[in-house]
Amino acid sequence: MKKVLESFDLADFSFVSFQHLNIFDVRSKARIPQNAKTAIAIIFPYYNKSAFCGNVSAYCAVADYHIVVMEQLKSIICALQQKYPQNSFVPFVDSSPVDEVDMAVKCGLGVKGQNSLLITEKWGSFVFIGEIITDLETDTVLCDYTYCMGCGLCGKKCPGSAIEQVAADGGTAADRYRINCENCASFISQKKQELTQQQTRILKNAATVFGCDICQKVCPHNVRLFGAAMGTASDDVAAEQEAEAVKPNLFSYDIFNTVTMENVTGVYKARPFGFRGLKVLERNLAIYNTDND
Ligand code: B12
Ligand code: SF4
Ligand code: SF4
Repeated sequence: MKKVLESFDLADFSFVSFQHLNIFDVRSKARIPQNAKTAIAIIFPYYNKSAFCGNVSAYCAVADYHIVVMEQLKSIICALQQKYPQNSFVPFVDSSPVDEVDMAVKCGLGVKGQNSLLITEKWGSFVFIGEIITDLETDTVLCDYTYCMGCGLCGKKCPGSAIEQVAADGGTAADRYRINCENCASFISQKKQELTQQQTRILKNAATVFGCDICQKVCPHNVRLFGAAMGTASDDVAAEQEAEAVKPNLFSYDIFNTVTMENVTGVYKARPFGFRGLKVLERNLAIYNTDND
């Protein structure tokens, strides 16, 4: 299997035994192949300077990862299926029954941040995660859980104080922080129901029309790779280092970083923020455009 994966220009991948995954009880669970043995975890870097220069978060400014990653996973599966015609291979990304950050940490692709995200050595946290679940057995790894440097900046700078400590430091709990979704601007920006006053304030303070990158932008693991300004001209990171850090990247084209009342109707369906519908975007835009008083 490894050879087939290596024939694709993937940033990084690893194999973990299916039995070690955290599986959510969601509808997509029914797609897991019978007798699943292995998860092939793959990361897809998406850092792109111009993705940070608008009013949506970087993952929204690049092409829809649900589509791009799924296409790549399907091409890999085509190649695997030719070599292993008797086996089943099922792709997942995001709307997956697998706790993807947990999976990626367990198979050594990076560390887990207090912001709950996967942080990789070369691409920071600006990576999407996808996986192929198969009934084929192969050599797998199971790494000890490893964590970020724990500076606490993500929690301090979060506009909704959404990064909550749920267990004391040094304990044996696998995870000590969790995201309180109701106070997270990323979640709020997707919410279809009416926002509370506090949620409106959090979204306004996050200064975004969709998604939120604050807990990633302040993270020293990302600053080390991309510079403190992350995407603006004042970045002092050597261009060469940055170019290296963002390769290979399926998301270096089709950047759409600024949503306005005028352009929103034409584009929203084809972007990662389209799935919540136009009304949500218009509401968020209205909040974004409100004058501070
Ligand atoms: C639901 C979801 C969200 C929700 C909730 C996020 C969350 N962290 O809870 C919302 C909408 C807020 C969200 C936002 C974002 N998301 Co999201 N999201 C997901 C999704 C679909 C599931 C995540 C999930 O529920 N994990 C399980 C929870 C339970 O994990 P956890 O919070 O770490 O909880 C652990 C601990 O806190 C602990 N714990 C919890 N409670 C308690 C209580 C006690 C007492 C103790 C001891 C422990 C404990 O145990 C838990 C299990 O290990 C995944 C895709 C997937 N299938 O995994 C993408 C995913 C995590 N999201 C992703 C992205 C890109 C984002 C955003 C960056 C997008 C943006 N720019 O706006 C933001 C980041 C916000 C943030 N800081 O997390 C990427 C992350 C890639 C990466 N590098 O890690 C993923 C993997 C999608 C993908 N395929 O690439 N997301
Ligand atoms: S995405 Fe924004 S609001 Fe959500 S935890 Fe991170 S900084 Fe806080
Ligand atoms: S900002 Fe600090 S605490 Fe938060 S994820 Fe990054 S290193 Fe960890």
